[in-house]
Amino acid sequence: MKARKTSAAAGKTAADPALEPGRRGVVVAHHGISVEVLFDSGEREMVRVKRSSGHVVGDDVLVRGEVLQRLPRRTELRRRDAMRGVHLVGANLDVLGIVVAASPPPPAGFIDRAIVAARAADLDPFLVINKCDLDSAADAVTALHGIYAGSVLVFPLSAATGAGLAPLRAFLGTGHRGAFVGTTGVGKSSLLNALCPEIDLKVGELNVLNYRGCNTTTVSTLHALPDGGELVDTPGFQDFGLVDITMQDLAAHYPGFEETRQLACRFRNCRHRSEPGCAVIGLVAQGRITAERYATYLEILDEVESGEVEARQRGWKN
Ligand SMILES: Nc1nc2c(ncn2[C@@H]2O[C@H](COP(=O)(O)OP(=O)(O)O)[C@@H](O)[C@H]2O)c(=O)[nH]1
Ligand SMILES: [Mg+2]
Repeated sequence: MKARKTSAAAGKTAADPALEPGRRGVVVAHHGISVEVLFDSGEREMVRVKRSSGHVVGDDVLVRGEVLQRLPRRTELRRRDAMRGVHLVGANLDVLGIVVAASPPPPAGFIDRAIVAARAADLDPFLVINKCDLDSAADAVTALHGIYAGSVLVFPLSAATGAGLAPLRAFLGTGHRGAFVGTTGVGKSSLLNALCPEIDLKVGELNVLNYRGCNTTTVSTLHALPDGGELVDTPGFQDFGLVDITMQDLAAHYPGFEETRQLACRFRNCRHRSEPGCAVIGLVAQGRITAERYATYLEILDEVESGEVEARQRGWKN
């Protein structure tokens, strides 16, 4: 792959790049100071960008000369890392695979947060239960199916044996562009390797660290799958914190609350905490929403509310 030189080094051509019609493409890899663009013509080229250019994998771009112009995004997926920094992880994704292992069980609320984040960003979430080859898997699958099958597609599988991969391949093959999120060790790298043999990701690596013990430049790549569909792989998908999710987003997208959309609470801005005439509390009382599901909602609500306070304080400072 040849790297494009800067315009100074390449020598100025007679034509003004701004007047060129431009070539359309999509950013398929990001290396910090350069991005790889796959053009509609099928050609690939490295194009230099500023480190802070804000381009991400999945961006549709128009390249004129040395200039990369980003076209409007259909979706943007953001995450907050453990240090509270906000990162844009992918553009124009339409599905998000939430990967958990059949054993050990996922941390409380992890699946719910990811479902809410995906839906709020206009992505369709789906659940992947990996490591179904383990002895204890059947109970975990039954439990997770019971909670989530009414809300999202569920794919029980084993990246190790390949069992159950076909339905996921077929789903992605219907033209979806997605990414996987999940805590370390659930098998995201193994799954990407199984779905897309050309990827060859290291399995069992916790993180990419450089000699100072810091994360090296994040390289994320958009891979075309052999049976159709595309997947973004990015090293930063372990700590997937919610970004700018409002209480309305949470209530509207929380898995298991779908039924309440047809019902109306007495107060339009009901937080479903302890308000009189709350439809959600009604369903909890009837046992149609379990106490456990409701408790997790309340925990995430606390988080969202502190996020709202923080956002207001940021607003005051600016
Ligand atoms: N039993 C079993 N182990 C798996 C499976 N998929 C991955 N693993 C193991 O789980 C560990 C973590 O896998 P990895 O793909 O690195 O997880 P990641 O941190 O989510 O990328 C490795 O030891 C894998 O060999 C599976 O389907 N079944
Ligand atoms: Mg990994």
